[in-house]
Amino acid sequence: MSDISMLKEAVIKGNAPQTKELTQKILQTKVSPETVLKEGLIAAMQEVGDRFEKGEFFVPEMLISARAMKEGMAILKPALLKQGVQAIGKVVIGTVKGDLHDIGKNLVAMMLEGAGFEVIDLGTDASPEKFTQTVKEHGANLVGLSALLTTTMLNMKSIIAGLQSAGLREKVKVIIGGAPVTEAYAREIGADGYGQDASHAVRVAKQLLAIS
Ligand code: B1M
Repeated sequence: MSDISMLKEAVIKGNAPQTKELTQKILQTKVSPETVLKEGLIAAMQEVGDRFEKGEFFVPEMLISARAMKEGMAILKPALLKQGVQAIGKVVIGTVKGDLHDIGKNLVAMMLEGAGFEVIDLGTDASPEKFTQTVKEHGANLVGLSALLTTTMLNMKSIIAGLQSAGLREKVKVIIGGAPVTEAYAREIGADGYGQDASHAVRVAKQLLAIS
């Protein structure tokens, strides 16, 4: 088995120490950082997403894999920057104002990162102003909103309104998710997409930005 295949397996198994070790080892060879990203980390997270959708993996397995991927990513990032590898998109993600739930949002953020997005995470209780300001500052092309409470999901609408009044709505796609959120709600508040779970969110995000 090649080192890249071993790296992919290490991420799928959620073995963070091995992921770190292999990423370091491969970077010392002639393999490009881009190949490590695409054929190692991204390919692994794609497989993890597929297994989740088939019901072979559950949230804990996904979280463990995503954490391993992040460890590898931390080592790979400087090499990617040096090589000038571009992220496939820039996303500003956060749990909306009044809401402190972040487990699902973190998983979505990690899966997006695993798919090759640059992720700017606003954490929890993020205000419409914070979203608008960060989108402007980073020139993001995707906004991800998470809410777990039936009361706080209503705040998603204000964030979209904030983007609209700042003249940014046409520049970004907005994807929403969280347990009480539905596809119909996404349509109702004028979001562009709805992610049922982390893996689905990545697919929708790529579709919205026409990334294959
Ligand atoms: Co709270 N909580 N909680 N809670 N909590 C719920 C959500 C609740 C359903 C429990 C219940 O009553 N049965 C209920 C909400 C009721 C409602 O509104 N209908 C509730 C409540 C009431 C509260 C408090 C108000 C309780 C209180 O203080 N009286 C309070 C609110 C605090 C606040 O936010 N202001 C509160 C507090 C907390 C804790 C802090 C203790 C803790 C959060 C810890 C943390 O997140 N760091 C907590 C937890 C853990 C839960 C439950 C048990 C689990 C949530 C979770 O992490 N699920 C939850 C009950 C439940 O869901 N069974 C509950 C696992 C996670 C992987 O799933 O977040 O759904 P989820 O994310 C999924 C998808 O939804 C989707 O993908 C993720 C991965 O597959 N997704 C997206 C999520 N975001 C997305 C974004 C996308 C796309 C997809 O695009 C951007």
